[in-house]
Amino acid sequence: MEFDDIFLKTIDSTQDYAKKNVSSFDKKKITCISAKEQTKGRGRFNREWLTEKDNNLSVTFCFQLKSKTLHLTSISHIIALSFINCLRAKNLDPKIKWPNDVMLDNKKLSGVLCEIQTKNDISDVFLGIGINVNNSTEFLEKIDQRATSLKAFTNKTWDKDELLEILKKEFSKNLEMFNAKGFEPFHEEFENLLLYKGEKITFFDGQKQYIGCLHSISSDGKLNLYMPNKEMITFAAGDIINK
Ligand code: BT5
Repeated sequence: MEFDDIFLKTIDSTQDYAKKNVSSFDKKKITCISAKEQTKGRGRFNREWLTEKDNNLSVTFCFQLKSKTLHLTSISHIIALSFINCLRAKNLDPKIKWPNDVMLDNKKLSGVLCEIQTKNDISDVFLGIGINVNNSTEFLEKIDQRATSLKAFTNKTWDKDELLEILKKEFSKNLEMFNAKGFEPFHEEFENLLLYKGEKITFFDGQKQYIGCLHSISSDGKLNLYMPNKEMITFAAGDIINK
């Protein structure tokens, strides 16, 4: 699919901008909204996503898919995987903390927020990704979990525009495959990148904590937790909280 680009200077959230303006977007394209400064970035479950003017990539990809697209909600894994492939091409070795955190050295580099609005047989997908690119360690220390930036990790300044261009290319290629076959073609690669696989984790599903072994990812992208009573529980959303 082709892209329409919208570059914003300052916005509350690229996600909210996309939702407000979706009716004016070309339905046959991916609209790529990026902002130099985001004043009210959002994470999942209404958590805060912190950014610094000019140093972050804050992007929302907005596009339509058929609502019966196979494994639709696992589209969030596809943007994380696409970003990881961009970094691997730059000789970095990131990992995924399920569901979509891209991690370097066990620190959070990037997060994904996926919101889907379905009307009849069409879904509008708002796929947001936030990446710490040239952030300083002082900024990263303000975050309430271990976080890093590409600059902090590699000791060099990155070209944000170039990074966005390669991310767009990689994502559009993967989206085509996802559209045709769902999550299945990405399953093995995704599982191999998983942090804590085979390890004991504490998992919070929004209501309750579970302690078990991170067993695997199901073929549609969900997390399988193997419990001490030998039961397998499958989760579509939630957080690994003890790492
Ligand atoms: C996420 O949520 O990680 C999704 C972040 C998505 C941000 C993008 S930016 C473009 C688009 N527009 C938006 O408004 N949002 C999207 P979650 O998994 O809920 O993680 C949120 C948690 O990550 C926070 O509670 C902090 O602990 C941590 N955090 C906040 N800012 C961070 C940062 N810059 N780097 C690393 N961790 C951060």
